[in-house]
Amino acid sequence: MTKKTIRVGLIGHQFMGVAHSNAYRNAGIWYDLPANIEMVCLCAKDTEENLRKFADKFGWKEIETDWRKLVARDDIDLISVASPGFLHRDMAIAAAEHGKHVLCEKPLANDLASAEAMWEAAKKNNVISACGFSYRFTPATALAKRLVDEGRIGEIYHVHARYAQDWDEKGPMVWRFKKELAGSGALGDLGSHSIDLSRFITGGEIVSLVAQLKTFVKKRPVSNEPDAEMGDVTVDDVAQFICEFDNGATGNFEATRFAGGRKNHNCIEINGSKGSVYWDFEDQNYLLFCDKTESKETQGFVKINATDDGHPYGGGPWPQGHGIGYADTFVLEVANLVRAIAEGRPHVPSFEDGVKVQRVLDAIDRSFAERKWVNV
Ligand code: SOE
Repeated sequence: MTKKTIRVGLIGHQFMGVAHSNAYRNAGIWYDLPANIEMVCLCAKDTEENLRKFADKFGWKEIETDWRKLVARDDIDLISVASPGFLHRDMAIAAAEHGKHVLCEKPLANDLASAEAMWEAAKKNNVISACGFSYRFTPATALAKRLVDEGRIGEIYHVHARYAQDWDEKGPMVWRFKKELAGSGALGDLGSHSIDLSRFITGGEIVSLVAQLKTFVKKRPVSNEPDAEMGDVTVDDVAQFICEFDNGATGNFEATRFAGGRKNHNCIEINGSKGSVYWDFEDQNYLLFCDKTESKETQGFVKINATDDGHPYGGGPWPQGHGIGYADTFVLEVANLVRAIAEGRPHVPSFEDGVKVQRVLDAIDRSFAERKWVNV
């Protein structure tokens, strides 16, 4: 039987545009997918020369600068939104209204109402939606989820997540420091990943919380010029909150851009009545697992290399122990999406997951504004 072909249009050619391009290029090479991937058109705001260079490098056939034209094309089935947050809403809704499946980067939107409108548009137009919570696609986080699902962790007591990066306090202004463009700072950029991972691994939803947001560096030079004017930073550098989950677990979350030495320290620990798991992206192929049902003398964390063929997302072209890296999580994400589209079933995480995370982000803002515990 001839395979269906999924024709893709990508919006964005910065960091996430690179991650998506690499994923579309490699997913069908690594995995025997039920559909082919055709990289039809790259769209971004740039000169024709720069766009052509990027497109040729990754294998996009055509280039476009107007995303409205891209999403209206009838030779495209899937739109990837890898643009700054303030554009997600209009792009994703327009794509869905033109009957395209949509993969949108996280956080899904800059505010809850936009995220909800995006999820409604996907449902109404019967398209498959995907929200880019890429850390779900590591073998070790998938194994953590499996251990929870199998009851090996027991009743969950604690979820402790820290996503810490090490940004330059003197660096120039970029869109990520502007609320109107990014929605929030460390909170949405990093915290959204941790919130989603906690939901993915434990299956629980955060129901109430109390939060703190803080901006340490309030002004940044608007460009790299030595005498550049200073502009206002209007987002948080750090966000932290404690919370309660619907299954009774307690949570403790921190997202920060100012943790010297922490390059991409996205970690999560879950402690339950029967065991604990700990994962850190900086050692991403491993999961620490403590089985509390073992004898006290030998009980402790075991470091599991989660790349064995039998583990979730094991297999593929790489033998056990050969590990995956940051870019590979996007390849796994795209492979999963292509399977979902080819088989006509929902992709997880969808826009609905994006909305559920956004509800927590919204509650964090409310909690800090009112300086009190709030319900999600
Ligand atoms: C920047 O902080 C960033 O690129 C995030 O936007 C990504 O989602 C995260 O995976 C890595 O860090």
